[in-house]
Amino acid sequence: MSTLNEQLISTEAHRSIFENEVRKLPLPVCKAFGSAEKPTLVSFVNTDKVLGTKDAATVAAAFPNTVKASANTVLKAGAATAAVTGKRVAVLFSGGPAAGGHNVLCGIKRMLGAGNTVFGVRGGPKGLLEGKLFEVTEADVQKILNTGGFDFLGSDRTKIKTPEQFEQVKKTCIDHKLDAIVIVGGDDSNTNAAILAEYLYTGIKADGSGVQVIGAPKTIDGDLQIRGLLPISFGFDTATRIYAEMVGNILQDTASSLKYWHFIKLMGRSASHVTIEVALQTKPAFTLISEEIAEKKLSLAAIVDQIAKTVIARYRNKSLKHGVVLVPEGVIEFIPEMNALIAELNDALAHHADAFAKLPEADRAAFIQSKLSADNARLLASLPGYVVKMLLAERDSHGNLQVSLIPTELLLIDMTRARIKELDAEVPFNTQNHFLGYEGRCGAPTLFDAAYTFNLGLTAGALILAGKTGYMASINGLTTGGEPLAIPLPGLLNVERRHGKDEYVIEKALVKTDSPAMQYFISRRDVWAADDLFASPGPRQLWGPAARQIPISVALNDAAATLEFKIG
Ligand code: FBP
Repeated sequence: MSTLNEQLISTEAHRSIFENEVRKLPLPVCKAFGSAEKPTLVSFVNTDKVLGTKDAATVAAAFPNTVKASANTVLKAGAATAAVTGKRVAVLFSGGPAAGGHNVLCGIKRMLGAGNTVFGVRGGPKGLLEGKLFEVTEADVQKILNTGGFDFLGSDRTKIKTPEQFEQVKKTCIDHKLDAIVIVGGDDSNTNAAILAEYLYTGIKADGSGVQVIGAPKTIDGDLQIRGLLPISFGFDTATRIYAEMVGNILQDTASSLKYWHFIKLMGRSASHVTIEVALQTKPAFTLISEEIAEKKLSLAAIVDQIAKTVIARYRNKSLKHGVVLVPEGVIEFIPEMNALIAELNDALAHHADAFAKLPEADRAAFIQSKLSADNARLLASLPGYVVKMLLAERDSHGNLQVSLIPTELLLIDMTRARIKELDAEVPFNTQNHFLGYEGRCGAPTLFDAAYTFNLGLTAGALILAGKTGYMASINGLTTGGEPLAIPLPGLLNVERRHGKDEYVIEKALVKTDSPAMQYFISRRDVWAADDLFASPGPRQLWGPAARQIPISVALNDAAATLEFKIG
């Protein structure tokens, strides 16, 4: 019998009791793949779905090889085929981490089997440029299966766009004799995958052939989804369940301590998918949805007025002095007057960068105000100093405002307090504020994310062995058995004018206000506002009755008959 000290030391390096158990979790696989241990290699056949955006003709001219090869047709898994050996495949993670990335890698490794070689790329796209590759073994798979995060490989946000960078990728392919690259990422990274697939289509290897590129849909934001083809990006389920647990706990606390309004900002960059999902799981008193605000052209004052009136009504009608307000991370950019201000600020800061930089911090707001139109100057002057400071802070590498740095939840609290004072000064309004973001990205994947990602990996692996390039792996039909699909990436590309140049982009999928999830939310929110009807979903479960749930918004939008996922 070991001592307690020895037992504790044995839990270091990802060996907690939980992590040890989670590695043994059996993963269901789509019927086409047979088993998780020895998956069947499948072929791919055309479906009748052909993709294309309004820019299809421009895209076809710019991506002649991949568009000609795929005819932008979605593929589905077909019959089993004979083994393929000798392929060398590199896998990289790109962008923010999301739970389940390790299982994508494990699924690829399982599908490729002992007859092929899988390399991990250290540190994302930058690692690919620098040729930081190492071989992934079956022992690695045993170690990382069902664990959260991207820490086995690491990630970064390098955009591969210059001719020098393309040459560097080519060099890495040649140096490591690669046959294929899998890019696990969001909308930008899959755009990169489409561009690389075209660039590497021919002329890389000695025999003149190319290197295949396959994408896998990742992001906790949920803004990479295509109705009927790609239900959701992986990592969304785990992140929203973690946030929903925390929001549920706070809701339970508000109703216990009976004194605070909690304003909780939730990660998700632009889209409000995370926020609506957490609202559907927890039923708080008030939830902002950025896309609805933009559509209804609600001003900041109108939004604050709605929150203040909810606070007052709960107090006057039910004596409730508490509640929870959910705030999407990117809401500020969806409020029309703030959006106009930010756009003019971006221009003004870019034009007067040198003069602005030379000024002492205390003089900067007044200086930039003098460069704005009258309306925007007035709006900037009306905002609290802590918001102005962040609005004037350094832009990111794309020249954009870093919205997550703006304490929108604090701004809303201050403005709501002032509005309540105007409307009904007797109403108590004690507040707390939170930002839930990084806590949700790297938790151990839910059973759904674990199974979904493993199957995405099997699909990506099978696509490589089938010789395909320029596709994103997908699993559709998540409550009806699961169907592996291959989505032609050029079919998703739009042309956008950015920094004076045409760029190819996969558009972010924002929340649609007429979607079934949004319509259901709208049908219930007034009831949730009037009284405490919250639910506390609790910690995510990997065993037992609550383990097999898919995100509520995904089930509603997919018109699923059940919340229970069924793969296999
Ligand atoms: P991805 O789109 O790359 O998956 O990133 C998602 C995200 O977590 C956003 O929700 C958030 O705004 C952003 O990353 C934060 O980025 P960083 O990790 O660079 O701070």
